Amino acid sequence: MATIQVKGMSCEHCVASVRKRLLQIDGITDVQVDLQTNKVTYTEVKPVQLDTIKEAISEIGYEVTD
Ligand SMILES: [Cu+2]
Repeated sequence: MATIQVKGMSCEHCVASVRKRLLQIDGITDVQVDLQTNKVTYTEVKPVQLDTIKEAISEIGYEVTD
């Protein structure tokens, strides 16, 4: 399981968008988003580059901060 911080989420719609977008990436499952802490956790069933994730998140208007 991996954890990233995502900046810019403000409501359940943001949470749903981030979840949906991450689940579109081949290899990512079990995406959990905690709106209070901005923490996003996911499971990689095969290796996924962090850059791929960062790009996907910024594509939809949010930012991975670490
Ligand atoms: Cu929102």
